Amino acid sequence: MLNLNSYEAVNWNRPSSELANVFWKQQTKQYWLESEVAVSKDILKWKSFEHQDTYRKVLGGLTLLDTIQTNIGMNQISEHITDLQEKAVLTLFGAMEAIHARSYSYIFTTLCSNQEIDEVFEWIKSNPYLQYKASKISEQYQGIVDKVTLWKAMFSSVLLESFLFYSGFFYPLYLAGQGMLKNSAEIISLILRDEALHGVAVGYFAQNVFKEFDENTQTELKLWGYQFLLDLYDNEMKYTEELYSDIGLSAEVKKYVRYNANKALMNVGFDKMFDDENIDPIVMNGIRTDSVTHDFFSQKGNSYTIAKVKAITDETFRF
Ligand code: MN3
Ligand code: MN3
Repeated sequence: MLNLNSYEAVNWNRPSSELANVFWKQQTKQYWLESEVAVSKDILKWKSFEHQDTYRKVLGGLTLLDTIQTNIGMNQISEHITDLQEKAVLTLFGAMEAIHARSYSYIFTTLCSNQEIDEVFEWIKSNPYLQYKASKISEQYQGIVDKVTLWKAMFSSVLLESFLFYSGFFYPLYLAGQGMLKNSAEIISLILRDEALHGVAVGYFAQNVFKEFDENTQTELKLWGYQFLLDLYDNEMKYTEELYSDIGLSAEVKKYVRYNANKALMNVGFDKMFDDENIDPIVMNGIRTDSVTHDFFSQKGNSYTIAKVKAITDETFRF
């Protein structure tokens, strides 16, 4: 029998990737399902809510990103990674992405009419800024042929997880801070907690790939990375303007987007590029204030602090 052709089984008893086990355990510990959250408690407030259209579009945009992350992102990166434990971790993350994408539909089903839902899914297909970010990220996912393009795909994944979701996350969190649509925001908090983990994990895997490159390649990739981020940042500013200017929130959302762009850069081991700004503390914590289906108080803020920790250990995820 040729050893070359034999299939290898994943062996979790012999660590092959330093933190794969830590990321796996953390993801399983924070596992959740959309049906555990009582979104129907939001129906009464939704009926008198005046910015339903903005809210639907926000959720629509998030649905598209999580759909891509389920079907292309985690699959493609996992396909091209060789470590079997890291592959398993990314597959587990991919399953969560499918739960995220489904959760937005759960909110739609609970709050909106079929016609309204159909309209927002049509809007997703026709919005140029949303389509732009989807295509830029997907291009990288689908272009993996070697280590350099694998790193670029991982970098793109971290941008999606740690940066591009946040123009959308802002609104439900902001509203919940004022007592509006708090149960829907709880779903967003749960998603955000997962994305924070994914950004740290894929960022960490990406840093390990990056270390193997020579100095020239590293310099080139760094330049490419900042340019890629800036291109998406410009697009994100326009998207934010379109979504939020009517309700007077675009300046606040843009600050939050910049904050998260810095976070994405830190996750891949790069220096941040935007100045520090003050963010609405409720949005910053990514947390609702009360109501009970999930206990967030024991974990408050941790989804954010994990991204700031330099050395990741088991301690990082001990809430
Ligand atoms: Mn997701
Ligand atoms: Mn994710």
